[in-house]
Amino acid sequence: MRCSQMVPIATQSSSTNGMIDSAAMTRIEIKPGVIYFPTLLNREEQESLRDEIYVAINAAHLFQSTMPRWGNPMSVKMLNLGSLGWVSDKSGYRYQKRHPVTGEAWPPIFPSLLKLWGRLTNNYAEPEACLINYYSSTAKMGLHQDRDEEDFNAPVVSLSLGDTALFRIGTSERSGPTQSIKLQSGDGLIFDGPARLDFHGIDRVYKETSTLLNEGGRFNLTIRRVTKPVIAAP
Ligand code: MD6
Ligand code: FE
Repeated sequence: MRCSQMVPIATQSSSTNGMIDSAAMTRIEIKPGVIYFPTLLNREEQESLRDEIYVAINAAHLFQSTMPRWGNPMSVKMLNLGSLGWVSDKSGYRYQKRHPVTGEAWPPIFPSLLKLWGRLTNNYAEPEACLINYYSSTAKMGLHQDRDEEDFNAPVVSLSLGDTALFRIGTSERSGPTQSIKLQSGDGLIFDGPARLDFHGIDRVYKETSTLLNEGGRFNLTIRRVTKPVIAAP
């Protein structure tokens, strides 16, 4: 497993304070438990988040995950933020406290993301992991369930930055019917409740559909609670 090359730090946008706080929030229920927020982040917020991601990547480096068993490389490159990070290699999928290549703890989840999580999840227990996936224009993500967490009561909050992607959502059965939506830069998506274990994936990325990332491609961030929150005694 090798670190991929560094991504250049983009020029800092002048007027941002790093806070994500879009005033208006359009909320579309695609199906029970799947909530779509078109342009959840405005351009300024996207630039600010992009710049925070570049700083994290320059410090901690994207890594190349491999599939369980056969060890073939995934087409996306990854980095995690938080006390736990999702990794995949020949021995399987799991959460771990350290970067698989450098052995360092993951960088912390950005305060702007913690704030957004609080707003979107009605202050559910703090997230422990934010998986950053980087897609080149040819990368894809096969249909999968997010099921390596202990706590399926917690929603998963997803943010897209950069080129538009075709996102497919199915049911909790791998062979169930699917529907597709295009996720654009700044869009948010939540998987919760009845949809928490639905299969989903990225069929394709549409090249050069966004000017946010100089190098093109797409970042997807998924913010997750991994462990069950400790419930205070009555
Ligand atoms: C992606 N998203 O958008 C992949 N998982 O690149 C996911 O795998 C995902 O969007 C759980 C919940 C929402 C998601
Ligand atoms: Fe997922």
